[in-house]
Amino acid sequence: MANRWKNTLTDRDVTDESVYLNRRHIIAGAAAGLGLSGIGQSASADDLEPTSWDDITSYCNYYEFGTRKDDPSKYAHMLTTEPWSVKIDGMVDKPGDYAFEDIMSKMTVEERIYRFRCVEAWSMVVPWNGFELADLLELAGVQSEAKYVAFETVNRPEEMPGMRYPVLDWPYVEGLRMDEAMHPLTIMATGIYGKDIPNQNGAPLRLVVPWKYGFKSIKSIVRITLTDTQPPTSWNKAGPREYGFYSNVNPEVDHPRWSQASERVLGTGLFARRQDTLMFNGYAEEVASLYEGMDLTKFY
Ligand SMILES: Nc1nc2c(c(=O)[nH]1)N[C@H]1C(S)=C(S)[C@@H](COP(=O)(O)O)O[C@H]1N2
Ligand SMILES: [Mo]
Repeated sequence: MANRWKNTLTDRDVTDESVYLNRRHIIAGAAAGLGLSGIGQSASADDLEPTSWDDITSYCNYYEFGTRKDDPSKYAHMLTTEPWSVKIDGMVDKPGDYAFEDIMSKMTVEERIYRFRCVEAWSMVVPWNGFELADLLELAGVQSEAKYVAFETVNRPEEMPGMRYPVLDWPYVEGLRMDEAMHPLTIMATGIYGKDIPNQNGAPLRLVVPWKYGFKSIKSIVRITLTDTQPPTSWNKAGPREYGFYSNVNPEVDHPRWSQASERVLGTGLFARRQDTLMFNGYAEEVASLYEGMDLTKFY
């Protein structure tokens, strides 16, 4: 897919969901006719049916706007996302404030259709647009002592009505180990279905780590810090026994209060479909080696 300026569409790009879905079917059909298995996606991505735009953008977790699933879509329009910059600091060669436009002019935006699994045991499939986090970190020049990456969400109580409640210790913070951050599956998402990412989904840029529970995918990022110590993370601070630093999707390690063996598939109507949750959310082939030798019940 072509480089994009803030996901501005060209005629080669997807314009709306129906065209998008239709085109996918045509391509899938053509590929099948040719005996091909994929269209540049991994084989397993082929059978992923993207969740509708309406479900993705109206059933959200973004506690800075409230804890109900429809709060973010009601209130996130209050957030000013222009101008926007990301402070990149810590163990980097070129620390500083990076303007969103400058970042976008240097990054290659592509489409990634990923499974998305919330720790609350629901899931969807999102056609993200974004760039690899590794490319952004390389722009800032990662120093060899750096072992972790810390992320911070914008801290703007006047524009985020949910922040008046002490549900979490604001601002929302997250972190990854360096190899997780540099993994090619880890992206900064700036769009969905070829459109700019809506505020409720984390505009203008949010992390997406598809093999981890959704809360690791921190929204509306304003700061990225490279460090040599494991950074604190919001949900781990709120419930250390329930939410670990790693939080890899794992059907064999239950949440203390519910099973993680299966998930409710969003947007499948009244008789919502349930499916088995996959190890590393279906990305084991790509990421299992990152955790070789680690006890995943201890490092949950
Ligand atoms: N800043 C911030 N980021 C956040 C959250 C949040 O409340 N605040 N919720 C997390 C959770 S629990 C999930 S499941 C996903 C939801 O992303 P979505 O609303 O785009 O589906 O965002 C994650 N990132
Ligand atoms: Mo979540």
